[in-house]
Amino acid sequence: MLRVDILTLFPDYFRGPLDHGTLSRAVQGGRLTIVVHNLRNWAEGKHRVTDDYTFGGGTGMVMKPEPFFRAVADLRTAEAHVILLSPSGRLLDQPAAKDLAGQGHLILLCGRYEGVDERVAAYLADDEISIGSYVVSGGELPALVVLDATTRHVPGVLGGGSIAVSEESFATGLLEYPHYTRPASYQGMHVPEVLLSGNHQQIEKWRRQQSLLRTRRCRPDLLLDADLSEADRSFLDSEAHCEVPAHCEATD
Ligand code: 9WO
Repeated sequence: MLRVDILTLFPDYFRGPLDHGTLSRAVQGGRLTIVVHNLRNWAEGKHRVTDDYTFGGGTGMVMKPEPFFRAVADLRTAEAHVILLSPSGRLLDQPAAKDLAGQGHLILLCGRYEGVDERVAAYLADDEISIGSYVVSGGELPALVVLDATTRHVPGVLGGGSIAVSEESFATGLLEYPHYTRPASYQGMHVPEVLLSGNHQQIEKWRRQQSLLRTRRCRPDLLLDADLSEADRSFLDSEAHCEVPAHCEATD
């Protein structure tokens, strides 16, 4: 059971993603509770102001600390893990998502404007998470990415027809093998013969080898930590070249 509270100035941002697909199915299954809160509810005064000018000068507004502190004080439980979405955070990856799914209670803090008062990161958040080395307009989209990647690891969330998390790309530390469906031949582009053979042992071997070749070519960093057998290693040693999609070539 996982409870997630999201603090944002733009709760409507979450409507579409939470009403469709994986996230809503997880909620309906009763294994997950997601509550989106408008941070303005914890802002004070007639105008419920949540931002203010930046100390030290400079352009743009900074989010005030008090609404975040008051909201977290109201929502906190003993097991709460408070996360600020920020480009300075630790990078989200598959093990991190799995770890978050094992927590009982997550509180996600979404910033806006030019930034969030540093005391939120320093004294309120237990954790800062980044979804990648770029700036976006606010923490909402990153929060949705964290939520999606995390809830896939909550037991029972992957419904019928979905592949097991253990079979997915990254779970093995390797990139995924290529997938094909009908037609077997399309405008001169053919599905590899082995996949049409019906020989499941050969197919498994081919898929493993494709994963290994792709990972070496596109994400050699993953190969360093991957769990490789003797057979895997000797295959890679024997294989000097491999075909890869054009977008992978640049990383060589
Ligand atoms: C912006 C920023 C820029 C350089 C270095 C550190 C930084 N932190 C932030 C930040 O926390 N900004 C707030 C949230 C307010 C402005 C919009 N916000 C934001 C979060 N932009 N981008 C993210 C984000 C979060 C997680 N992963 C990637 C980007």
